[in-house]
Amino acid sequence: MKKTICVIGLGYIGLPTSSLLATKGFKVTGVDVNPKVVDSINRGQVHIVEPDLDVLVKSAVHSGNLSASLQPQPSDIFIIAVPTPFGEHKKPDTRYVEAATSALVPHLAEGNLVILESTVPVGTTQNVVADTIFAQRPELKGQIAIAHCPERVLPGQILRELIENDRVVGGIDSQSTEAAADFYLQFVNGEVLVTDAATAEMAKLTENSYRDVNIAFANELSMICDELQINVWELIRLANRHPRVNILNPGPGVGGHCIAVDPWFIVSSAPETARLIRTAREVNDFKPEWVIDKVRQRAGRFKHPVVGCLGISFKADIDDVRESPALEIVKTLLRETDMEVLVTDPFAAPLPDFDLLPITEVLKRADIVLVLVDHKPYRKLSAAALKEKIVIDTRGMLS
Ligand code: SAJ
Repeated sequence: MKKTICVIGLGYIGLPTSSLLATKGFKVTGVDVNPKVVDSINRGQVHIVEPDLDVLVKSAVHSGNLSASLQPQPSDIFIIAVPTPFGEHKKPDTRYVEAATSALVPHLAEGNLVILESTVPVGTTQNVVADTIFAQRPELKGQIAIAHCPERVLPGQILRELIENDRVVGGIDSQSTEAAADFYLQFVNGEVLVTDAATAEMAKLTENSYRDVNIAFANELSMICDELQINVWELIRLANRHPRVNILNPGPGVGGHCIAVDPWFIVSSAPETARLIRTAREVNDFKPEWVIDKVRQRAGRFKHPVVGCLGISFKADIDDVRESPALEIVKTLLRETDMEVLVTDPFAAPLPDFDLLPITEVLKRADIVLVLVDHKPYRKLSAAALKEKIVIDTRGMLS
């Protein structure tokens, strides 16, 4: 008999995971609190932009192996893939994990496997998921498996990375670890690496903090180089020719729902000790302000400056604007300056605060061209299109 899986949360991780599992022969129920999301998936449509996801969802739904619902239902395996934002004072907010766990508790039965894929502060798999389940269903102690297996996929390459990436799996006990590892081995081509739940939680936070600290180094360099009148892009190219140096790219700041958020989970668990991790977050969070200041300086010479902003998503070639530094810069320029701000983005959906214009119009009218995202179509911009413009290129796209 086909194994049944219930995936709670049909966002950037839950939806690709559900559809992939459905095409691998599992019978999957995807659960989301948003009725519009549930309806559109049941029609075989997607509500997020990710290469090839539309085709995968369509075929998963048409095969009869994937359906969406507002409520969980009894299954062999439950996967929680809900967001974990931060709340006030950058403290992790695990309410969605708590709600998802409570929703599945009545449907659990002996022999089930519960997997938490959401990125969470250390201790959550035990203290939130396991404790909630066993408080309400003490008879299931020792009878079900509970494990953390953090998602590690890169937006823009989710479908490939879901299969190819190595996975870290950590259970609340060794039977749980083993059961979860057996499950991932059925569809992952990468290695499945086993540990305990707390180490798996910390591994995920560490990966994103590693990247944040390294981007902060690049961003700090870009500000130092500006002061010293050195081209940071040339500098990085040269330094990276050293066999043991690999500096990342400076940008307008760090966005997305992961790297700009997860390091705070470590800071909140070890506030006195996580000094470098906190500082990196502060350096990256300061970068949009620094860019805005650059625009103000360059705009000083115009009576009615027109700034053309290229891109609002948090990185190239996606539509996602969550925690986007580009969007933050655009909104601040609109709110706090008298400049005329023209905005363009080939992928992002329209927002209430401003219009998205065609790039040709933005380039024609702007005095200052502010490159915020290095979307593919922009990389072909000709020198002629930027002639006589002041260009502030936060991505080094034109260097
Ligand atoms: N960025 C730079 N310079 C760089 C690289 C990135 O400024 O050299 C910026 C991007 O423009 C963007 C932000 O950092 O604003 C994050 O982009 P990203 O491509 O580094 O990462 P995400 O947020 O799309 O995905 C990350 C990935 N984590 C790592 O690479 C360690 C992904 O594997 C995780 O699954 C994902 O977070 C997640 O869900 O946690």
